[in-house]
Amino acid sequence: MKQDNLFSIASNDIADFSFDANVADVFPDMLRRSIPGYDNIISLLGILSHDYAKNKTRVYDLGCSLGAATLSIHRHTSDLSLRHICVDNSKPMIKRCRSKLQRHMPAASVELICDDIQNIKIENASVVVLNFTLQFLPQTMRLQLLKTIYHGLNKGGALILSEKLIFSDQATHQQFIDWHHQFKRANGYSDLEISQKRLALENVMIPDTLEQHRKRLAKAGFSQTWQWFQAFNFSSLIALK
Ligand code: GEK
Repeated sequence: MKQDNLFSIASNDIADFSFDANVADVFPDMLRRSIPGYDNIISLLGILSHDYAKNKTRVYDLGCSLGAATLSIHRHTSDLSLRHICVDNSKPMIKRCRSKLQRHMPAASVELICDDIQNIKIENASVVVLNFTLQFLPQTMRLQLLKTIYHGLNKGGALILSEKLIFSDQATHQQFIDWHHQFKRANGYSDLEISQKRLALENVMIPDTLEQHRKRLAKAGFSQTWQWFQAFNFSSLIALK
């Protein structure tokens, strides 16, 4: 696994974060060292999906990056005939995702689409995954996407939504940020890398509170939402139709 040191050199001009080839190259290492619980979420969402994935339906992985969530779901549902639709608007991610999935899944069961997730028609879906993707959409567009997902899910289907969280109480918010930064330091990131990455993400990734997510999911039509995972300020929800 190639090590992420993209933010290790001091710069006076930090550009907005983008999912380019340099990021795609080091992505597995970046996610593991930056998102507490990432590997757990990936393996556990496969287990969760097993209960909702239904034969002859579709599973959508929106903002799939290298396809980790799709692979995990496939591992737990390979007895079913499913069509996996993996979507990402980063060409380097889709390119690497294709070669990775080809090695582990039957080609006919996967469709890779390089496009904005907002342009994707969702239909006959039993599971939809937004694993740390919704936070990259403008906040004003998030409800519409959730409504599209809700309408495309079959009854009894599930949306798995993982996100970085913020907290409305300032002291709580700061405590969770401190824990997250300690996690990154413990994983070998320097203070410079942490602060430069934070700057790069500032205008690109806008997290919501748990309450905002719950309200938005209810507004989109989901009848029940469970928070099934949290590690520091990173959480995953499952919302049911
Ligand atoms: C995983 N789910 O490993 N349309 C399509 N793709 C998008 C959009 C958009 N509007 N916005 C962002 N992306 C993955 C991890 S990473 C999370 C997801 C992170 C894509 C973007 O190109 C990137 O690949 C992914 O969403 C977010 O389970 O880097 O923190």
